[in-house]
Amino acid sequence: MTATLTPLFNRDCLVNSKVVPQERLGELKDSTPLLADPIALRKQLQQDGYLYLKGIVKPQHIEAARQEVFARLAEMGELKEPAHEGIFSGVSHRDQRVSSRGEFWQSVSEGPHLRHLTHGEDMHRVMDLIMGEKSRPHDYLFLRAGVQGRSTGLHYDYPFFTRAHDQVYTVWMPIGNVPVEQGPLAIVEGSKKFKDLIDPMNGFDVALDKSRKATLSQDALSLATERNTRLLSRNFEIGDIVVFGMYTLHGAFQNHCPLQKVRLSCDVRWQPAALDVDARYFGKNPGGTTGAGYGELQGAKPLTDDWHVR
Ligand SMILES: O=C(O)CCC(=O)C(=O)O
Repeated sequence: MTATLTPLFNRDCLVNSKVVPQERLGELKDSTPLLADPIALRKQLQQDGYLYLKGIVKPQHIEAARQEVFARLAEMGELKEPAHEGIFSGVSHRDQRVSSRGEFWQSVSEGPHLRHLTHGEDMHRVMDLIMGEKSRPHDYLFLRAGVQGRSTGLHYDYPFFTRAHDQVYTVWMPIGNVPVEQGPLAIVEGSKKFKDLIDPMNGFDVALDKSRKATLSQDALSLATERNTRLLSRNFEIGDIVVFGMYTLHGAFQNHCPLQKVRLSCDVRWQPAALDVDARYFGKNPGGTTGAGYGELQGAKPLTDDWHVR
């Protein structure tokens, strides 16, 4: 008799419309108890390349940010009413209603409730603790609202954010509950040690070297199988964050929510305040990776657009 594994998650995780088998899945390790021991916390980040922490931001701040963003998408006809449920309508009037995709997305990304959530005291406190010194977030924020079918290909963040130095950390935050069927973040276990991928990346700046791509051509399932490793994720809940460094391979599962719920999350980069900054990501109108501002983000496209992002 063959033993059957108890499913780790209550729903399937999908990569390129293929179900990820149980033996290729794992749960992100919960490091919340280590908040009381910052040295152990930092050691954990160094060792695994990520920290998964619970209860970091306040539910009321998340709810306010979620409502703020979804109200803007609803104005574009992209959500069914009531908008706060985040159910995709199947259409978009964004291009008829806004004169500039980039300006629209910048205004959504700079909403006061969203900024209070992502750049407020709770986040400063935890990032100061993780870095062991005063920390500073990028002003430029990646807001991601993803409909069914959307996923993110595997990549390291190094080619995007290390122009000044590599002491940069990504904070990924679900804005609301994001169960695995909505296609949350997935981290490749042990990927900090993939020297064959990391060594050739040294010095690679995706905005300067157009001959290369930051996203791997191999999909997450095939890579995890080939390297006998696992894709780590969670049924993310309100208040969770994941912090990871520039040498941690990650992507996002495919959103296959049958209710057509839009997956809402954001990712923001943080660094020690004392270090140099990459001016592309700071200031009143940050240019972003390519200089095109918020217009370069997938989020700037109407929700009906084809979603398969870096
Ligand atoms: O949320 C996603 O789909 C991907 C996030 C990501 O790539 C990042 O935070 O660097």
